[in-house]
Amino acid sequence: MLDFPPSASRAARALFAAALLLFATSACAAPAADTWARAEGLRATPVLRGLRAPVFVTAPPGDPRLFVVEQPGRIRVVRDGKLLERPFLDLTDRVGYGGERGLLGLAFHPLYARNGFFFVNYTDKNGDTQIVRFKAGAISDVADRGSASTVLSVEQPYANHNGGMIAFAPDGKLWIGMGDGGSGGDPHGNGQSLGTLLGKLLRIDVDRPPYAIPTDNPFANRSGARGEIWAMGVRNPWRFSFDRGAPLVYVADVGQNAWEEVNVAPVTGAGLDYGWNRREGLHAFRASPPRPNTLDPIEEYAHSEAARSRAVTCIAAGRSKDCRARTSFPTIASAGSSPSAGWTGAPPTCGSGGSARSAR
Ligand SMILES: [Ca+2]
Ligand SMILES: [Ca+2]
Repeated sequence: MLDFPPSASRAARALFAAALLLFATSACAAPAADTWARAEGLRATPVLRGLRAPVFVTAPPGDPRLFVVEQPGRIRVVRDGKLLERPFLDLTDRVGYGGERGLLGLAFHPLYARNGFFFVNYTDKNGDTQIVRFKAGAISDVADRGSASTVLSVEQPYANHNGGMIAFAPDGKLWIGMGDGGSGGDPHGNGQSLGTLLGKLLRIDVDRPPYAIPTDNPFANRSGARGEIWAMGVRNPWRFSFDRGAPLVYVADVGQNAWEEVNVAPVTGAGLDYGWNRREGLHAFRASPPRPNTLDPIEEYAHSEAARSRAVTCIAAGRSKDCRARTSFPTIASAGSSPSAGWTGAPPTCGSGGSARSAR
């Protein structure tokens, strides 16, 4: 997934690649990642200092700057390789930070250069998930804090498993990764319940504020189900990425106590069940046999393995033959949301299997 907007400068590409590697090695268990990186002939080089708990790097389409999400609640700008002192946006007064809580996600609208809209995903002072739209400010490196407009709020029953990823799909719809709410083992069965947004991948249309449910969402017209749901059965989808060259989405889901997993699904795969909490990775958890629309991960690894970096490897090489050869999809009904031609979506994102420190 090391894809860049065509206009990105060489320096920005190099910086991002280095930052991504750094991010990967810090988000994963560092010793394992270091071992893997050395085996692959890679070396981590610090490219920025002065960041506090960075958890994500992205940029608007065609924009040479980089935007770094700091978990305590700030978005920082990197321009020409230098970290700007003044934050792009400071939400520390409304973000509840600590453990798995904080400012967790950022997505620029595909038409950001025209409309200035971007979206953040954070947990507030009560620990609840907030998806909020902001607008660019009069100064290009500083956003308009006063433009805040809530898109979606989701009550969180426990401190952990808040998901955090938001990204625009190739068709311009916003996807949101929602964890199962927290505790351990999904005690309320949220992952398998269509009546809650917890434990799901959501898909909404933010071009009709605050948002609209796309008519081709799989449960848009089902009684008792939340229409925002695109896929179910995830535990804590800390990061996911859309492939810019193929109609695929890569979803890293954090395991319970035994198995971490990486999933690859058709971007048109409406209504897929990623298995949790019936299954953890390729193994039975609360129940055994996978149901017909269950998507098993393409890659899993045990907590006992010193191999957290495999998740990063798989995502980085997502279009390689090796990764594809092991991809098999269940037979599903497509909702027909085919990716648009001329992809202009968000550029690079990094998904790791989740850090043992930051996403359990
Ligand atoms: Ca939670
Ligand atoms: Ca799964």
